[in-house]
Amino acid sequence: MTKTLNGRAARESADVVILGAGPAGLVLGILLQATGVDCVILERSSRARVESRARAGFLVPNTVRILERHGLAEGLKSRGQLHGSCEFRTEELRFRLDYKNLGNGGQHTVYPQQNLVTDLVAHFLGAGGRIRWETEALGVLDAEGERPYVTTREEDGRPGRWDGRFVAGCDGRWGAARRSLPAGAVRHHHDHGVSWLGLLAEAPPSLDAVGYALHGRGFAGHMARGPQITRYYLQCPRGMRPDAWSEERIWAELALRMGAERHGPLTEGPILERGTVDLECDVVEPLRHGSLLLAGDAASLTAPAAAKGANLAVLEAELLAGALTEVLTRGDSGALDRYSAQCLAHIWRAQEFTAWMTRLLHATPDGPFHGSLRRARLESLRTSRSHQDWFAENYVGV
Ligand code: RFL
Repeated sequence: MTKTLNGRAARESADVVILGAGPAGLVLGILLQATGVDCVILERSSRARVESRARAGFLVPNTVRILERHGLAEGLKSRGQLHGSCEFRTEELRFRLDYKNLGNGGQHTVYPQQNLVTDLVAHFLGAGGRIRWETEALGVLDAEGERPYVTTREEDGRPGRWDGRFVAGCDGRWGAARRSLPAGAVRHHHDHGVSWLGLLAEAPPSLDAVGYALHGRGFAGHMARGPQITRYYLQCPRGMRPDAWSEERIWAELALRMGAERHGPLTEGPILERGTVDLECDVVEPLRHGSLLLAGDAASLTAPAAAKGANLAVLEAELLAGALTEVLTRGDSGALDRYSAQCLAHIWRAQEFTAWMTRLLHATPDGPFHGSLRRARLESLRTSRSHQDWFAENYVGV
């Protein structure tokens, strides 16, 4: 419903006001829309920006199952690539883990996040969904009561207001939902103390596996994004500017750390995008504050070392959609009451594995003791079948 003030829309409403059109907000919107729940997505950026932001790529089997269940997997099924193998390299050795044959036997589907987001936007709008582009949520108010509302800066720069029965904070780590949490909310934060230079190269993958290189100069990672595009990561000094290293320096660092001389050359190409990321993580507890619910990165940030963030976002969006549908269509609040605890169990497992991966992959200034622990951990992974099964189960699970 829209109430007008001096001829312009000043105050609008929806049963569920969703903040953010990332994977979490879009999946939530689509599932609510499908069950007839009135909702709107408020998104700070333009549609073009949201559909071109390169981030995640590795989707675990559970994410694919969720998307399939709701008819959202057509794009990733036809254009995604299956990956079931990863390769660890050190200065002395290399070995592969065919994780598709280990643990519970799962593979990743590699499908760039911007493609997934583009598919989800098309699906939501095609089904009559409402997205307000370039509308920034400023704050969530009265969340402890039954009539929360969101204050906004509208596309034309004027202030606006959205009333709802629930507000879903899917607006990431720096969004309005987190800024609006009551004093009782706890944010557990941990800084892993390492940073990456993330690169997107217009170059075919150099190996048919995810590559993790543990080198004295720091970690290097190789992840296919498609037949012509590869993501590379280089551990870099904290605070380094993304353009500090020339393309030549980047390819030289990658070749050195990945042992290209011994294991085969890297296929080079122009660097399309680059950015630095500090490997930090956090968890907000609980995920429900009255009528305000958190999902995706707004609920918990995971360092990208184990590729869990987008997968958690989709899982939480499905759980939240089910819970909100039950309360809004049948008046049953049981699932909503369980939402936070249910998600936090998944989140902490993902955090635990991510922390394990992060410690394994990175050279830190902690001294030789830490270095020897890393070598022992890697040796156990190389030789112990039960350790490999544990790794595979966590690597493709959420
Ligand atoms: P998103 O995708 O950040 O979307 C949030 C949306 O909210 C909007 N927004 C606002 N809108 C209105 N008002 C405000 N005040 C707003 N503030 C923000 C933003 O414009 C945006 O559109 O959050 P969501 O939906 O929770 O999804 C989370 C994932 O995007 C994230 O966890 C992953 O990208 C993490 N991640 C990976 N996850 C995986 O599962 N697999 C991977 O392979 C993987 N690789 C990665 C990654 C993250 C990376 N970065 C960026 C650190 C690789 C990298 C380099």
